[in-house]
Amino acid sequence: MVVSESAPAEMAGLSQDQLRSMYRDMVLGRLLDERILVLNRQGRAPFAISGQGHEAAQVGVGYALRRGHDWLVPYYRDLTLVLVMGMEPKDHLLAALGKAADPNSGARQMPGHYGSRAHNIVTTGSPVATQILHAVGVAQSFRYRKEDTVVVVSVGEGGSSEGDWHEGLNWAAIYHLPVVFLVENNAYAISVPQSRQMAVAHVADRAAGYGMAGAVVDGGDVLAVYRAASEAVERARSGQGPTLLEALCVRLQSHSSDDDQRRYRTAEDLADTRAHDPVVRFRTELEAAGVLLDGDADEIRQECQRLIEAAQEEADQAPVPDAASALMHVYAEA
Ligand SMILES: Cc1ncc(C[n+]2csc(CCOP(=O)(O)OP(=O)(O)O)c2C)c(N)n1
Repeated sequence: MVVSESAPAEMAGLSQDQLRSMYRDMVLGRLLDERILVLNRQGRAPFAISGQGHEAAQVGVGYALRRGHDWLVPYYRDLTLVLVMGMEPKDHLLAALGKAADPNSGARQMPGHYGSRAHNIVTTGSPVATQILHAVGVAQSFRYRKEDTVVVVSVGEGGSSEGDWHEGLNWAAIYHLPVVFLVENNAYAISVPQSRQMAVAHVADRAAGYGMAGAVVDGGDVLAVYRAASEAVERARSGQGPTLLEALCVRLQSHSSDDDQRRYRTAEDLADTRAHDPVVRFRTELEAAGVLLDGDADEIRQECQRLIEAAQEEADQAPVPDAASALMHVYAEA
């Protein structure tokens, strides 16, 4: 198992444009996430679940994929990752507001259950870790068809306590399936800390038990994640089997809009978490490396903000589903 170290910009083999684009995608995810939380507090979005603190892990993984070709089976914190895969802010504002045109599910799923046929994103169930089995099945289908497509499936460290997790990893390892199991470990499963969830130091310690490659990476370091994910994706694509990739993240917000983390996390823990904001960190690194010049970060922020404003205007105007269509997409038609 490898614990990746911080990766200076010049070592990731990315162009300055790619680095700026990665930063821009992190900012877009963050601002959209903030907007959805505001809509919830205004009483307009019934439910919100935040991915703040996971942006570096998600952008690092997304950039390692062949977008439009590879597949993603995400979990509810993956707002930034599904944007990287090609979804638009409007798609998620439509979902948050329960509008008929929501491309995720036509407002049938709760917000945070991402899906897009156009971008190879499989919608998932709410019971945690059920998506693991779906992803392994998708990977198995690529094997039958002799396609070189890779599937990434993500889950929290708490989800890795589920039976579905074990079944999925075991099967994928036996058949060398092209899957990357991404664990976005933010140290909490709602209020349950990692120490009450497992007796090992890292989820990825278990990779050896399944007979697959495992790696732990600093999920606050987008370039380190990009490198580790690129290796895992290449391993999967070249037929060498799955990888358990664990990205150590921070959870900046409460579990969901129905939770208040100040009730079970100490003030010191929360302050330490805020000090590890990956968006601030990448901005600082890019400015120090001369990739972002004076005013660039502000310009990127304004561009993203304008995109979200325009998207919200459209989502506001969009109609809610017709009541007569309530069962559409919910039950198969006879
Ligand atoms: C099988 C199942 N048990 C419990 C829940 C309630 N639940 C929803 S999210 C969650 C926490 C999952 O934590 P983790 O996997 O660490 O991911 P995180 O939310 O921290 O990103 C729980 C217990 C559920 N959805 N499904």
